[in-house]
Amino acid sequence: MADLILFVGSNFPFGQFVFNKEAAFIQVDTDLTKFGRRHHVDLAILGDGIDVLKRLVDKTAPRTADKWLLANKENIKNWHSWRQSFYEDQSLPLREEPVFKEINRIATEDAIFVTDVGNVTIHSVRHLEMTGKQAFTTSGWFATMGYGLPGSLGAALSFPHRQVFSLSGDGGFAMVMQDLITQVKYQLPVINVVFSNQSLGFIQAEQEDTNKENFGVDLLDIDFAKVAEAMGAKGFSIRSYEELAPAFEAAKNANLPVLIDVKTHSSRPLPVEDLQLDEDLFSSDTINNFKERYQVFTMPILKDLLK
Ligand SMILES: Cc1ncc(C[n+]2csc(CCOP(=O)(O)OP(=O)(O)O)c2C)c(N)n1
Ligand SMILES: [Mg+2]
Repeated sequence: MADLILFVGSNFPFGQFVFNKEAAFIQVDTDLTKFGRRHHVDLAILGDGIDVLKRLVDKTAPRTADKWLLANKENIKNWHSWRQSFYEDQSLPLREEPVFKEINRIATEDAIFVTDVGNVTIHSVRHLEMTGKQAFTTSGWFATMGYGLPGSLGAALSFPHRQVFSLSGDGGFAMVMQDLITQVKYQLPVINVVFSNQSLGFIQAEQEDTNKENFGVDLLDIDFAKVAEAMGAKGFSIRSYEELAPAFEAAKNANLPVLIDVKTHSSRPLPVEDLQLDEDLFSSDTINNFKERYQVFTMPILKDLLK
């Protein structure tokens, strides 16, 4: 649990579930109505986040890296190399990582990613290698499924000279797929990627977490590429690793709406908030099952890095 929280330009709506209520809280924002919304504030600074951070750095003296910082640096390095180790994974149905490798490969320096709601949000946050000039948006507070495709219309119309992706799950995409007609009507060159895991994946995971039987989460195997073609967009249906690169290459060069429907596996993303890897807390059976299930063999926990 953190004892100090530096909250910069954020309105993190789920903060109440994760913040230490006792922590000291410094909040920086350009909008004073945000102060104290998620946590009591000990120090409120009205100002631009980047500017305030720069000034704070100027006011402080450099210090040598301590054990905590070094362990965290090692931890984040391990995390990135773990997730990137699946970039070339060819197992079927495909994992999401090879798809993101392609998205990252063809994304322009200032591309806009409009992400739907579900496991697809978790994967996007983890695997988009953002350049700093790119933009990312999702339905953060209301978590509205069906945000991806309509959001991409707004992005493409507002920023006609930037590359726009919509990234959706099969559930979220099916709710709004008629909006492809608008992309076609105005010839908006959006690259729509659908992660078809034939599941309301996020809810499937939620049912597991709350000890419920899976109910109402299975989806049909729809050929979204054909749907796209029928509406006048270019469609690709991807079932194997080899098909990925050519489809994304074509999407990169197409000057019209494209839909890439990737048939993916339906396993949930690694639950980082509930790792079962600590020998002091879990039996070796539990740990081994967890490692096997999520293929996490090479990532020590932070506690071990701090030893
Ligand atoms: C409009 C709306 N309905 C229901 C939900 C609850 N919900 C959150 S994620 C999710 C499933 C998303 O499924 P899918 O789009 O296939 O993405 P996946 O999790 O499989 O990646 C549901 C039903 C919601 N957030 N918004
Ligand atoms: Mg799905």
